[in-house]
Amino acid sequence: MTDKTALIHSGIRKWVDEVAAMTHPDRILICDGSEAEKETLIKESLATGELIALNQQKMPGCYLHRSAPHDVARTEQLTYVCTELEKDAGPNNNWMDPDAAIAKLTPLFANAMEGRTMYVVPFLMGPVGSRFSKVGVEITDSKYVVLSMRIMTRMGCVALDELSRSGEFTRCVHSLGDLSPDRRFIMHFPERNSVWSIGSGYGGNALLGKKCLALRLASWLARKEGWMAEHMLILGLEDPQKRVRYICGAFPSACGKTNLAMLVPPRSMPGWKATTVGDDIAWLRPGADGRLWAVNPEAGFFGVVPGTSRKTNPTAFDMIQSNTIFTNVALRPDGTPWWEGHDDPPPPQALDWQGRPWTPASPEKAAHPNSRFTTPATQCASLSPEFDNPEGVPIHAMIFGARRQRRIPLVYQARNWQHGVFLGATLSSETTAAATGKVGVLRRDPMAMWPFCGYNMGDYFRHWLDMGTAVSKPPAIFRVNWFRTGESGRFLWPGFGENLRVLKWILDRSEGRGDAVDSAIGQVPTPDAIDRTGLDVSDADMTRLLKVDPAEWVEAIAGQEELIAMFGERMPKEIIAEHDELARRINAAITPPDLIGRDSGI
Ligand code: OXD
Ligand code: MN
Repeated sequence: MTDKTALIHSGIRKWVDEVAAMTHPDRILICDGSEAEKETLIKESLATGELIALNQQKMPGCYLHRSAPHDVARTEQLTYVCTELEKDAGPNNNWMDPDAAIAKLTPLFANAMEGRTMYVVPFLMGPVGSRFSKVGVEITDSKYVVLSMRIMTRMGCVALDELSRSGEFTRCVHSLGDLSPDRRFIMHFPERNSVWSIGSGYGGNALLGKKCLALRLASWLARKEGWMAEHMLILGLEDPQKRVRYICGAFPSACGKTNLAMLVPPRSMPGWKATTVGDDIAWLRPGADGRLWAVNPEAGFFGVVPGTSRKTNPTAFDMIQSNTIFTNVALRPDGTPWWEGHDDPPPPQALDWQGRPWTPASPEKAAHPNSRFTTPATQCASLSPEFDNPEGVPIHAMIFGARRQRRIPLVYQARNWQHGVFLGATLSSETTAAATGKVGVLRRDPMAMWPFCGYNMGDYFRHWLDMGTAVSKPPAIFRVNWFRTGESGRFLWPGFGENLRVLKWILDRSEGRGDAVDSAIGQVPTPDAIDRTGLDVSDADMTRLLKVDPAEWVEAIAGQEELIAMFGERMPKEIIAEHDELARRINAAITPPDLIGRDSGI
């Protein structure tokens, strides 16, 4: 061991020795998070080819990493929640008995670090000195993981200092193994506060602070301790009167969360300002004032690159011009990265994400559709001044959004918290490249947490319902859909900065203002309620955007019955009651009242 061992808490040391005895690394390095350590890791990564230096004049501190070609997205089918009882993991998770999981993984980890360095990475999720924050330690044999964890978390001595106060930490063990999908597993042990991951070097599978700790294990812990760990962005909105209010938004992966978190107000809405607290994960706790308060547990952004441009997300585009690790993007001859949706046209020649020669005539995309940037939050020009506030920010409204071409209006409001939990529980979205599998297929994704809830989702819905009564001023809840289409797949809503118009209505509604009509599915804005000053959306398109077509909802109700059946007795009766109420309202809207009377023999 190095002399930094002195830094190490005795609980960690014993565990590090145990993992070393299993994995047999050549060397153990305790990471302190210093600049010098970073420089050494980068130098070594450049020598081994784990990183490729991008053009340092144009993009200082930027590097490219190419993952193995079959290791490019989260692999949900290889991700397990290992609770003592299978029913505690629920039908939303793959389950394995914890001892059986350890027995399965131990031979895969045996000697896995031979010839490699074992890095011990202490990290803090959440602001320093916050009652929200949690310490984890990740053991890994990947320098790319260490460098990425350094960006995505508060890493090194700062975490050890925090640990010396609390003594508790999540044990995260990671090895690249042989990178074979046949020997790839991401195993969570909520009752043992640990994660074991082997066989992948890709983001959410390997940076264990993010999805594994901050969502799967944290959601379990949050239920136990009375708080919430959610797949949500946190956005501050300052109005022309300089009043700042905060919104949390849950969207499935790659549905525009990062763009919304870095929203740039349109010129036609002078005086508005948006600030970014987080783009992916929110930890929420009841505050003394009866509201829910949120922190972002992360310290960086791990965003989808394709589609990021000066037009779509200028803040993100500027933020990734320095000190950024790109994964699986294309490389231009001048050493700068390129991807589909970049402002620059396709380069006449480049290397694609796998390092193969590429031209615009090549049949495949230059950048992988799930290629990513990893960037420190401090580089984000719209970063909220409250980002490091240990108390977090108070939440006025919550939104659930998804990618839906049909049926779902641009926005509508839940009648109350219970109805809002139902709207979240019945969220579905068209799949994207963030996870392996087919793209564009409709899948159920309650609260955008289906891949990330570390326990039975029936119990999770119960916890959501209980949290609404644990606070006296719960946020108002809304459903949004920026992706509704008209003829030939044309998007009816411009999206991006213009979404602020919808958020303004949401803020108004959360304070009892703004116009809405009660519909079968919830409270929908009247056609003029959303400010369209300076916006080219016709009355006809606005009507289509807000339309609730009862006939289209019949199919949705049938799908909800499947969800309810899936969770059996663990599905809260309140959710079933909301479903029954929706079915009753839709039936009434489809069947004229005189027919209801005749059919029911009244
Ligand atoms: C992510 C995801 O990487 O949700 O944030 O997949
Ligand atoms: Mn995410």
